[in-house]
Amino acid sequence: MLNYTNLKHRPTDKELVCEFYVEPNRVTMEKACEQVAAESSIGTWTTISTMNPRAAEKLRPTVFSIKGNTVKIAYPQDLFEAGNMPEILSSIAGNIFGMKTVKNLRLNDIIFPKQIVKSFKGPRFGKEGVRKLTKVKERPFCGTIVKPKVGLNPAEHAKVAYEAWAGGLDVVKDDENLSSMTFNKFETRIAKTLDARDKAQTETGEKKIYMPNITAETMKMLDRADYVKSLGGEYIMVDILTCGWAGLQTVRDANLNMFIHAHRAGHAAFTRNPKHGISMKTIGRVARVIGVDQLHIGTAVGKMEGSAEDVISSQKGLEEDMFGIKPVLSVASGGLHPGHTPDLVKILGKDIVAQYGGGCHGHPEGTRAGATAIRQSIEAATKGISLKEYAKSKRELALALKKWG
Ligand code: CAP
Ligand code: MG
Repeated sequence: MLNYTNLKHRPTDKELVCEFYVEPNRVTMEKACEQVAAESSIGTWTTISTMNPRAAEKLRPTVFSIKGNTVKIAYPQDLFEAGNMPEILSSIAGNIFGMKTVKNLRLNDIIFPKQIVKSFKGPRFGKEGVRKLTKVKERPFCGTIVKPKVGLNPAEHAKVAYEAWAGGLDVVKDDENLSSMTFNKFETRIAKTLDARDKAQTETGEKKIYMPNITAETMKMLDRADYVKSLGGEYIMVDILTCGWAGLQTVRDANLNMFIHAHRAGHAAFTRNPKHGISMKTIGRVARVIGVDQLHIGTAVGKMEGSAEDVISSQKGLEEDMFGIKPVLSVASGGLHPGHTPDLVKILGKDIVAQYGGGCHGHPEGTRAGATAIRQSIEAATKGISLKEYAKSKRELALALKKWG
């Protein structure tokens, strides 16, 4: 049986390093780690007569750290096809989650070697590119999601978007499950909503962003992106997990010169269980290497689970140096209302997009007032003034605080 463990090994710059949470199932930790290393690379459950010594030497990963349930494994980069994210994840995030020798297994982080990082396009614009496009300097971006998620016709959708932009928001996006419905065709919605964007831009003198959801079969996504671009749209939104990594790679590799907003619908099937699955930080690293410009990472204060520690860790993975590829902008969304803004900014800082769906359209005086209340809460948080104090002279904010606290 091949031996995959060497606790004296130090990863080289030609190895991909995975950090796992490993909980053995009626075997020793060492045995479980050997099995994880084997099954995620060149081995299987038993010795095989066909194992080739050359393959073993060149491609065998090394379990080099076991501290409690935290295990680190270094994989030779030649085990992977550069530029092929599905293959890389089929290896290190594939069969292993189902092995009987582990009761729980979670991939908590991946550190890609330079050769692999550079084999992907990475973010086209990234955090700084978004600031350059929008000319928003010293504050978080604020946005909304048109609600109801699905159900409006294109004219109604565009009207809600116009009210939100006119009320002071920078960004309006489609919801994750809005694509092209019988009652809201993609082409008509985009045309009307971009007209509404232009009207709001002219009236406010501020740059306004629309993020249409192009989520669909991959070739249709490319067609929809081209259509958005032909009408002067700068952004596209992709539900990266339901589209899959190959779909995201195709959209990024098409060099559309458009900002990619990555929605993570479905992530909690992998990320929610702290002992089993894949961390959001890992998903963020993968999305960044492929090349999204902004990514939902949670709010810590809103309706979705995810602790401040998790969200901060995901943000770190999006921003820390990875061989010079651009940092990705964090998106905080999910159950937010203006009352959350100060805590959100305290946790995640100002380099975020804060998105309020119900927290905008649920305002007692409607979308435009909700948008104004959100912008007021961002101003207060950026100036370090308490919302209570700021609301004394801001009617829309006062009403939002009265409704939601
Ligand atoms: C938020 C939202 C977002 C989720 C995504 C929704 O609406 O549009 O898709 O927040 O969650 O559909 O719930 P609300 P996450 O502001 O009305 O909650 O960013 O955690 O992936
Ligand atoms: Mg949504």
